[in-house]
Amino acid sequence: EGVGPQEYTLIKMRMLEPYSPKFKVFGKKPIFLVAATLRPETMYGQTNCWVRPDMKYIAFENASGEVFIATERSARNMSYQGFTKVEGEVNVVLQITGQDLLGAALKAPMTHYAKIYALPMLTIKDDKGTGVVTSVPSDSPDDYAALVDLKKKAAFREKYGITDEMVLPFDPVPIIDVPEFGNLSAVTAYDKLKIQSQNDKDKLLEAKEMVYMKGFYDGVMLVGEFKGKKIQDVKKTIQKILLTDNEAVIYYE
Ligand code: A2H
Repeated sequence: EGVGPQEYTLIKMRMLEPYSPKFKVFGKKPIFLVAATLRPETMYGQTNCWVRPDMKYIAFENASGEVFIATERSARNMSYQGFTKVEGEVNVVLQITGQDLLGAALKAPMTHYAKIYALPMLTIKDDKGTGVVTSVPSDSPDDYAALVDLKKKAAFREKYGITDEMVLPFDPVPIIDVPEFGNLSAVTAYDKLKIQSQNDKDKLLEAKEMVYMKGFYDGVMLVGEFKGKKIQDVKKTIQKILLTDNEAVIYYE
């Protein structure tokens, strides 16, 4: 991409108790899957979290004694950005795979769904962000495609031990109006391009290009404190609210 570092907002998606056996070592400590996003203003529309089943993640302790789950690569970067007790040192407590996270119940900021789940996305890259992605199927074609794959294929859910109630009740939430694309812009683009699955790489790229610029410059919030306001005018403010409420942190790479 461009010159200089990319700024991501890391959304703290809190694991709900009871923790699965692997995570019992943490006792009552708060555990967060930290999801890297470029679109903090879309957090009202989160329906689930994505992890890649075959990818490696670590659980490490941050400087405030919270447990973060992310890729080791990103944790190393975080250790040079003041996230850990000692600069450059990552206190790894567990080595896990995405598989170990599937089906975990989570509490995420701003979304009206009280409890959402960690689900499989097979196209997550291991060299970008934290390897954890928050899902906003109303506004991200990748997220919508992966959610539809799970919804329409019972065998795909079964393969990863995902139950119906982790997927079927969750629908895209109208949160932003994008002129010409309506209030579920990712769904509109997906339908228009007849996208078949999360692996439809070229069409998904096209869908993203169709929607993004327009969403940023002409998109209008439909929900929350900034209802009626343009995205470009509220994006930073919404990010700041998440940071102030300790629901997010800034990360660069
Ligand atoms: B975005 P960029 Cl609503 N692998 O967040 C694949 N995708 C990843 C990733 C990884 N390791 N890490 C982050 N991402 C996703 C929200 C969103 C995002 C919306 C619309 C578009 C969008 C909700 N998902 O991204 O290559 C994350 O999804 C469009 C590209 O650095 C993150 O922001 O530009 C974005 O990709 C970062 O990708």
